[in-house]
Parts: sequence; C-alpha cells; structure tokens
Amino acid sequence: MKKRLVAVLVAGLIAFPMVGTSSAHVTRSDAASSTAAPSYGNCTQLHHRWRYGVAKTRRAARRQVNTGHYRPHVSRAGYLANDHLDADNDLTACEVSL
Ligand SMILES: [Ca+2]
Repeated sequence: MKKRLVAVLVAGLIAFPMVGTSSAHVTRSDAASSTAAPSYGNCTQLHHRWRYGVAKTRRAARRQVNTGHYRPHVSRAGYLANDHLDADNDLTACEVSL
C-alpha cells in the first residue's frame, strides 16, 4: 500500500514538471516575439515605421523639438534596438530637422 502511494507521488513529480516547463517555454517565446522592437539597418528603413525617428525618453524627444526637429516617437525598446543609428548619442535615433 505504502509502496503504491510512493510510486504515484514519484510519477506525479516526473510528469508535472515536464508539462509545466514545456508550456512555460511556449509562453516565453511568444512573449519575446510579440514585444521585441524591430531593429533597422539605416534611418530610411526606420523612418518607414517612425517618421521622425525614435527617442529613448520623453525628455529626449522634447530636446529634439527645442533644437529644431520634429517630435520623434518615444519608445525605450525601440530606441535600444536602434541605438546604433544615433550617431550623436543624444538618445534619439534618426531625428529629422524641421
Ligand atoms: Ca541622435
């Protein structure tokens, strides 16, 4: 009787973690693909998505407006995926002058 109970418990411990990890893996990969910001090779491509560039913060976007640029879109993830296009390191990639 006791041996059978142990066998059921062991079987449960083996079966449930496998189910749990496989479903968690699917959820994790789905979340990563839906939230990943696109990375572009140049500003022409980036401007198809964000016409006036992409700023890391609202403060950086405001600075662009105050220095004679159109207001860029604000997206931290979008900026971080494209910070290689921010040549002057002012926290806005591909800003557009007025
Ligand atoms: Ca810049």
